[in-house]
Amino acid sequence: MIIKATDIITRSTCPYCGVGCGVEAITGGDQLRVRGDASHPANKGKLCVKGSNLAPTQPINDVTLAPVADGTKTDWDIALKLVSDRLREVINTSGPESVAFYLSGQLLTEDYYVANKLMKGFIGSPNVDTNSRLCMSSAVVAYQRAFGEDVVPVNYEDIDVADLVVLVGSNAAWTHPVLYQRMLAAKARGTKFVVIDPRVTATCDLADLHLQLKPGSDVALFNGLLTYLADTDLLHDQFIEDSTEQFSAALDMARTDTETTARLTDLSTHKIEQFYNWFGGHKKVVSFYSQGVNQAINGTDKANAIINCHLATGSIGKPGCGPFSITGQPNAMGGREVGGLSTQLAAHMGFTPEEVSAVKEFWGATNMVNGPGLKAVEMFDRVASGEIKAIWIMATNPVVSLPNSSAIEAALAQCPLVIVSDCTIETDTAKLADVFLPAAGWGEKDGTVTNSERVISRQRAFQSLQPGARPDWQIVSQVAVLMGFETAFSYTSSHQIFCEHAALSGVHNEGRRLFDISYLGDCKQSEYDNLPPTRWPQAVRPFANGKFPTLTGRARFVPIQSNQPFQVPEARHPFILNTGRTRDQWHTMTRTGVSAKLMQHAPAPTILINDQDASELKIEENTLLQLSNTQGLVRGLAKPTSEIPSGQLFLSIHWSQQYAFPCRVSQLIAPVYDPHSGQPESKHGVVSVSTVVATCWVRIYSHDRFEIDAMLFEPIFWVRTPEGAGWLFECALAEIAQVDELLDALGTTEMVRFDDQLFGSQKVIGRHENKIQWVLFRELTRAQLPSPMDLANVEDDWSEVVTGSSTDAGDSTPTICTCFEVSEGAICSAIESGDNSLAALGERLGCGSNCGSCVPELNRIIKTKNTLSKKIVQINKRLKVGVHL
Ligand SMILES: Nc1nc2c(c(=O)[nH]1)N[C@H]1C(S)=C(S)[C@@H](COP(=O)(O)OP(=O)(O)OC[C@H]3O[C@@H](n4cnc5c(=O)[nH]c(N)nc54)[C@H](O)[C@@H]3O)O[C@H]1N2
Ligand SMILES: Nc1nc2c(c(=O)[nH]1)N[C@H]1C(S)=C(S)[C@@H](COP(=O)(O)OP(=O)(O)OC[C@H]3O[C@@H](n4cnc5c(=O)[nH]c(N)nc54)[C@H](O)[C@@H]3O)O[C@H]1N2
Ligand code: SF4
Ligand SMILES: [Mo]
Repeated sequence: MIIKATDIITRSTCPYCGVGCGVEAITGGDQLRVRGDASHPANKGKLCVKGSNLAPTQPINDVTLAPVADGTKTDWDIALKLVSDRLREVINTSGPESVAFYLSGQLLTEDYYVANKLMKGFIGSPNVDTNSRLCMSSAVVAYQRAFGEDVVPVNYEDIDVADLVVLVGSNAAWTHPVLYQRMLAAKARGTKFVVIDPRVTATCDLADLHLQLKPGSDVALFNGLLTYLADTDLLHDQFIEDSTEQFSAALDMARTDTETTARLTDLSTHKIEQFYNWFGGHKKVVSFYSQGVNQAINGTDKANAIINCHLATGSIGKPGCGPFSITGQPNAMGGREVGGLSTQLAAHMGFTPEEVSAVKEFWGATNMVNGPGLKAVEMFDRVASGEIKAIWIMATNPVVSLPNSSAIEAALAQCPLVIVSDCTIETDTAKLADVFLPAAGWGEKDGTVTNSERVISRQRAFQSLQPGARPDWQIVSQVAVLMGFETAFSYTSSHQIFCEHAALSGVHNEGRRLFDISYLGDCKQSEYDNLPPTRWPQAVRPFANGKFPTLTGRARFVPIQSNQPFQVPEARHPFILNTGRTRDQWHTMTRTGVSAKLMQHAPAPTILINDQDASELKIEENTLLQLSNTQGLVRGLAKPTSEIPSGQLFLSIHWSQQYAFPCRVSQLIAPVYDPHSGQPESKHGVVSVSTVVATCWVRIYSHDRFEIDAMLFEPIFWVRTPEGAGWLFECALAEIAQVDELLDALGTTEMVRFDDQLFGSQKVIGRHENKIQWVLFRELTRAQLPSPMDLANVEDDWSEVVTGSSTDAGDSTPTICTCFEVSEGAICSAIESGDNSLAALGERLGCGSNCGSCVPELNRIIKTKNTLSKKIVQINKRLKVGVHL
């Protein structure tokens, strides 16, 4: 990247995952550029595909922004007054607990701090919860149960020096890609890797052992490991004796034998023993776990079963080892520090009378809470029942991400006051807001975030605030002031808030809590501005001295019983529905979805189904499938694959009604949750599968986005995505006559129509002043529709479109390398012509040579192709045919 003297480089942090990579935003020229910050310890200059493609997604709110109240644009003074008056009114008539805040790990620490303080100290309602409830809460409670405090005892460097890394329920290759690259480097140095996941994922590319366990059976596997460690004399007796308690109770409850474990996990005894042998046989073991652990009815128990094994071998508090719950969101950890979960008060303090009184005094609180509040699922239940009458949702999209989406939608639709702060109004949740407050986005915001390894980094603004948008901390503070709390909320900068937050971490602490950054409480503005990535606790490794922040100073083994998921398949709903992430999208796509480039890797909702199940059910690639259960249905295109076991399905969480319909996968997840953490069982829904037949399929390529609201009917299925410089809208229709209704919705001045009665196909071109605005194709089947096209490259001479010459050339295989836009088809051709290694492909096509996010998929394609070639060679040899590769 060429940097000119006039360029301005701002160091900041990537706004996506919890790896927390440092970035440099380069402004000053025509276009924003973003590259990795070589000086940041989390990534040392590397970025994954999402980080590398940040620039084209900035800023996302390209409309003229203004608050919207009761459907009408208004100005900030009016909107803020309205919010504070209405909140006051609800509090006066129904009490503080009828008000709730639902926050997010995508807020900055300063935003989070102010919202938590307003609610818990001044409004006087404990009902502040966050989307971290759906993400990290099982991990939090497990750490609290074991260590007495929510402390992640591992740093990224530990991965560099571990002998064995066990990834449990993590698809890090796609979800924590820069850390995954660090794992690859460790592998090259000899570290062994075990992946524990019911699916074959991209992460399996580095696995020396893949345990494709029965979904939900992790406790059985780790209880078996504890038993094995005890039976084979691999315990660290001294550590257990000096630093822990309840070992015998935990072992008694875990006791099992390998045959039982094999039965419960669907794994072979051979594989189980190999894993146990490796775990027991290596000194430095990191267990790296994520949503396959947390999002379960027994998520907390799963995490404690893992932690128990680390306590048993003393592999904690030392370099190269420990139970490592990786955080998902960029500031999930900051939210935990602030106390954003309803089950915490603030700064890692809970609700003992001493803690409540210390925080009350520090805040000068006028209406202090004294106990925990509602957890996310319960909170929305109370919205539905009418007990909660006002909810303020910030930086999260619960209509898509909470279980049973339509119930959440219905609850919000009838809630008297729904306030939504988001940097785009184009979300399923914002559509239900009584008051929408446009929040400043990534490039405009200034504050701090904490990553998975407890490193606090600065996020620095590099774009000026768009007219109309305001940072979240400011919005909340301004409402607080209008509500009468001016003394406590007269903040004029994020720096002031950070100092207060830092100071609070030292209150009532005296060594009780490891989270103590009070030494930063009086940092100057310039020190804050220049704050380098800073880890807590300072200069010490958590638990290195064998002391834990419990009352006894000892870590606790937690006795864990193995149990079943709540949602179990039965005759009516025989399939397990697994849900999670794809490589290039972020959650509900409000930011990554605006990039046509990032869309290419997974351009439509795809349901992974086991290939044998598919052939039994006569399901082919791209057959339109319907998944349903008593809560509702979703539809998507089938992808038969051996990567998912029989009886299981996988659909990503990303599709909202802004991009596809009906595809909100959480619609099918029951609102059941872990009793300790309140985290929903989002990885284990149960559904039935059927195929859906459409009368015809339509694809519209257009310069402008197709407006869904303009449609007066509901197609069987639709997808709307950015394509090239324009948009694609695709739908499956029940009746051919609906095409005319679509044309009405397109509403263009001049239309040129071509119907082919014989083949049932149709092309319509919409023009305005001799310029093509859109092109519509209708066919009887989806397979007949033309390949993707970029309308920007289509000449306004429509004959090309009609003859098909502008559409034939397209390659319909998915994009594997997003950076260089290389498709699977192109990669396969290159391999066939002899470039059958990563290096050769990189040399020829560029793929894999920039961010590296596609490397696992490239390896898979190379391996599959090479295996195929070998088979052909063998067959040819048998047939005595000449060999050509
Ligand atoms: N590309 C991308 N990256 C992201 C995000 C994103 O949206 N997109 N989101 C970020 C966030 S907030 C989070 S929380 C993380 C999540 O990161 P991950 O947890 O790595 O991602 P998921 O795809 O949700 O789930 C991980 C795996 O759990 C497996 N699994 C399902 N059930 C079980 C089970 O019972 N046991 C075990 N052992 N495994 C199981 C699934 O098959 C899946 O492969 O990703 C972060 N990074
Ligand atoms: N079935 C199923 N459900 C799941 C999961 C799963 O694996 N399966 N995963 C769960 C997990 S781990 C998570 S983390 C959640 C994520 O789910 P959500 O939090 O609902 O998803 P996001 O799309 O990240 O929503 C963030 C919103 O905040 C907005 N935003 C971004 N930055 C800012 C900002 O600075 N200020 C404001 N005010 N708004 C901002 C974005 O535009 C977006 O609308 O989903 C959970 N739900
Ligand atoms: S790994 Fe990728 S998404 Fe995560 S912080 Fe780094 S660049 Fe951002
Ligand atoms: Mo998450």
